[in-house]
Amino acid sequence: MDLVKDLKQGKRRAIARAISIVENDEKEARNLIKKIFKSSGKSITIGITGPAGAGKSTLINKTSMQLNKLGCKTAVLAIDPTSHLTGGAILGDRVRMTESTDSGTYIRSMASRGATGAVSLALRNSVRVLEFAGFDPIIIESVGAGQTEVDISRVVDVTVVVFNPNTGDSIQTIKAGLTEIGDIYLINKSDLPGANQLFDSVRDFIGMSGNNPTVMMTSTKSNKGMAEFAKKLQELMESRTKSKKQKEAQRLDLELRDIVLNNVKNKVSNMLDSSNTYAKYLKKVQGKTLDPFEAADKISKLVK
Ligand SMILES: Nc1nc2c(ncn2[C@@H]2O[C@H](COP(=O)(O)OP(=O)(O)O)[C@@H](O)[C@H]2O)c(=O)[nH]1
Ligand SMILES: [Mg+2]
Repeated sequence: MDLVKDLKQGKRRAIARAISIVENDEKEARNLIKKIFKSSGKSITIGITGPAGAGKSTLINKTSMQLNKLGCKTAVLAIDPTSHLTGGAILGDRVRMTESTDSGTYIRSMASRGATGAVSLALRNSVRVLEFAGFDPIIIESVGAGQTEVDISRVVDVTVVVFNPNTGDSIQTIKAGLTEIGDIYLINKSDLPGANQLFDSVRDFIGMSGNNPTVMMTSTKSNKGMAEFAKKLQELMESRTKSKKQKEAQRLDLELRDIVLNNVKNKVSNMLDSSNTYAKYLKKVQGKTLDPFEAADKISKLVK
């Protein structure tokens, strides 16, 4: 099977396999990325983030159908930190998203296991795979947007933050540092009580932040606000397309640095494993005859 050729034709089994490769097999991933890198970096990426249960998957399901009707070819990557524990969340997403799958949307869950760096590496390359297979936009669903989760807004072109009226801590969460990341703040489940109050307090609070985001209300249940949301998304996608080249250049700078630093770190780590000098100074530190700072200075001289 010629993976790259099948990918180019958008064959679903090839996409699934390629994403598994970039998630799990570094050596194969390098071979693959070498072949697909050249044309990458043009598809718009949309991050949809917020607490578990906020309605992100339902929202993406409906929105992607709308975008596809307008001629888009949407793919979804769902990053779920709980999926490796229960598997239940993945199944839930798959079940809820079958409708949009029928309309041509490709949906894939990614586990967020491992170091943050590994997740964003797999994510970046999964986006490349999906782009090569012809998808644009690529929507990334991520739980959280708190301090501990993968900071999705660094990876995507458009960030949507989803809240619900029935969770009393939402405005607290917003105050805790979310004002910087959203292009759109959605108060979803506006069919539930308290939506107007939350909308007002979010708008008041966000209004004070510099980057002029949009605050909207949606209900995926009653379809309220869904058309407006899709329209706003489209507007943002268009404007981001214009600045995409510059953004891609900045991201490649960060990516390259990340990889180089990681390579160097591994190299040095291996070197220390087999270094007599390191062993010697470690003994001194362990015997408390030398402090770690001074020992580290001496050991660092090993690296030219
Ligand atoms: N009342 C109401 N329930 C909703 C709405 N949107 C989603 N839900 C429900 O909220 C639950 C969680 O939805 P889901 O899309 O899985 O949330 P996610 O965890 O953020 O992806 C499901 O039972 C949905 O049916 C809405 O607008 N109104
Ligand atoms: Mg979900």
